[in-house]
Amino acid sequence: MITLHGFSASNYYNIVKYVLLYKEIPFEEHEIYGGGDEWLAISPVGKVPAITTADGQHLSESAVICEYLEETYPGKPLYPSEPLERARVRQLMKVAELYLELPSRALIPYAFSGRLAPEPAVANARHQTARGLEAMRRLCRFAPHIAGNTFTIADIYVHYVNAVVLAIGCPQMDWDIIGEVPGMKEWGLAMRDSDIARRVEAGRKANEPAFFEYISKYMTDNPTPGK
Ligand SMILES: N[C@@H](CCC(=O)N[C@@H](CS)C(=O)NCC(=O)O)C(=O)O
Repeated sequence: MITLHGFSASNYYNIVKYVLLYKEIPFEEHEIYGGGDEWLAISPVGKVPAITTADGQHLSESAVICEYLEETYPGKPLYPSEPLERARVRQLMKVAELYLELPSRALIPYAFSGRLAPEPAVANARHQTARGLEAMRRLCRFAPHIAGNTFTIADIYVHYVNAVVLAIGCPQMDWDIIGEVPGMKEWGLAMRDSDIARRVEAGRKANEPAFFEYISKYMTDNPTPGK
């Protein structure tokens, strides 16, 4: 059976968890926040999520894991079979991660220390996010799914990318970022309204106390930049 390593407060962890649930692949969860050599042997950058495959091999990086799961468990496909459509799905995922999620993610240390980021950090995040939004307005279809009429991995990926944008980016940049892409709010509400999304969300909520305990220790050991 596959083991999913990480913690449910992680949006990247939840992407992989969603795919496992969607494809009905048996898996067990191993809650871990980091560690030494043993953890780096599983996840070489030390980030969450990682999986151990059914035959004991380790893999990290959420998008890589999703592709591995698609190729190994092709039932209930999440990637289009036609190469250009498949590339467009990957393009959506990449743009959303690089230009929406990562600028918001850069502000996490400020959010977790309970203060607003300094203006240069906010200005940089705003600049990157504006580029991402311009691209998303051109790429998203919402017809009714993000890449067109078929539910794909891009729906799952961007939905959980947006979790960080909503929780961190919007309040830190004082900006209704999701509202800048016509149709994205409605699509996000529809994405939340499924049994799998509710199960993933229940896991995230249940993980909150342990996650915040971990974060408060982490913030003590790694003070916010610029403090
Ligand atoms: N590119 C990675 C990003 C994963 C990531 O940033 N995970 C966060 C949790 S949401 C993490 O492990 N952070 C801990 C750290 O940076 O040490 C992926 O797609 O899996």
